[in-house]
Formats: sequence, structure tokens, C-alpha cells
Amino acid sequence: MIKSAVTISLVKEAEGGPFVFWHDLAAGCVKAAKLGYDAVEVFAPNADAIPVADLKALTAECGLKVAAVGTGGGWVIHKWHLCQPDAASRDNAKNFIRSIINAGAQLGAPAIIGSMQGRFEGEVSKEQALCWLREALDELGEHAKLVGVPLIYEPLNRYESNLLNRADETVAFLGTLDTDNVVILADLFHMNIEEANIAEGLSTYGSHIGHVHFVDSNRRPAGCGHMDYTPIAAALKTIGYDKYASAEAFPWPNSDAAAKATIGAFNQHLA
Ligand SMILES: [Mn+2]
Repeated sequence: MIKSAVTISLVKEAEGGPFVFWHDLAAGCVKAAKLGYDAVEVFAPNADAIPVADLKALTAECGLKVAAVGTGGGWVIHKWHLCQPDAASRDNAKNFIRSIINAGAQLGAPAIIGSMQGRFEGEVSKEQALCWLREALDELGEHAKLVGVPLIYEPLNRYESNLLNRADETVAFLGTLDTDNVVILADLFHMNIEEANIAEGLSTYGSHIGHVHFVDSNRRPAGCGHMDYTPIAAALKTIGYDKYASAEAFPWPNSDAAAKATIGAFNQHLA
């Protein structure tokens, strides 16, 4: 059975971004629980800003899990990513991600590599960038395995990364990894831009999918754009997807309404 989750961002620098609840873990958890969500996904500025013990107590009290933790703070705040030309920045990116993996693991939550994958540009060729991405996913994937969680890699749309945008190329790339601990985040907003057919893209990912960002075509909450969820839900059912569908969407028209809209669409299509 697919489980529901909703995002909470604690990152001041990310304001305006696609996160439903903002700046208050306790308030977000209480609202998520009241609406019937199974879990929260937490986007923090760094690992130290994830209050592991408090969040454990808070989610237990609310009957929630932590679905995943984001690593994008390393990009949004420090402008580090895994494909920068200088080794020091790449190391900073890896260390930042590793620390988030460790914090998330204490909550049973895998970390997501989205914007931290970066892009190729300038002196860095695509081949070189994919080589660095492969090395980082192998290293961090094995590290995540040691602490008992998968590592989630999120292909982005062409306006956010030029590395891997579609399911077919991503699955081919996964086949070149040494680690078996990297799973895919299927973000319906990115897929809507890049895939000829979203349901077919989900089928191409198949059992590689470890997380879904459940959102509409315009990055508003599910049900507030023109996404057709019927074939999407059918594809997820066919591949036996049973992890989280997480609301990573703009807080449109506001946080409470976005959370309510998403859980309504979840119950209609995915529950
Ligand atoms: Mn996403």
C-alpha cells in the first residue's frame, strides 16, 4: 500500500520553493497527523538542524514516520554540488550529504539527492560529471547501507540539471553503479516536463522507485493542475509500488489548503 507524506522545510533560503509546511516541525507534524498523513519529509539547512531526538518523540506522539530527508541545503545555502570542477567543493558536497544520511538514518529516513547532484558546465564535460556522480552515488550509497537506509537519487527536469532527466537514461545509468543501494525518486512534476508519457516512465523505473513526489503539472498540490492521475496510479499499482507519495508542492494557495488538497488527491487516487 502506498503511504502519504507531506514536506516541511526549515530552510529560510528556500522560501518560495515547493514545500508545503514551513519553519515549524511541531506545527507541521500536528497538522499532518490531523489530516491523516502517514509521514513527513523534512528539508533542513544542515544535519545539525535535524533535531533527531525531538523529532523522534514528536512523530511518535503524532503517529507519524519520517519519510525522507532532503540534502538540497548544501546547494541552496553553500552552492556545493557533486559535479563542481574543484575537488574541495565536491568533497564538501559529499560530506554534507553524508551528514544528512546519518541524521536521517537515526529516524529510519533515507536521504534524497536532488539539487546536490549539480550539472555539467564550463570546463566540466558531461562524461566527467556523470563519472563524478557515479563515484559519489557508489560511495554514499554504500555508506547509507552501513547505517541501514537506501539512498534516494532524484532525476530533475532540464531547467534544473543537465545530467539525467528521463527514466530510460536514468535506469541505464543505474546499471553502471557498483552499489545496489540507490533507489529513484519519481517526481511527477519533473516527469511531466521530460517524459512523453508519465505512466510509461514510471513503468520504466519499475522496482527502482523508492520515493515519489506527488505533485501536479504546475508544481501546485495534486489536483490543482492538469495531471491525469488515473494512469499514474495504475502504473504505480502495476509495479507494486508501496512506499511514500510525498507532497513536494508549492504551498498554494496556502500551506493548510495545499496539505488538504494533496491528502484528498492521495485518498482519491493512491490510497
Ligand atoms: Mn522533487
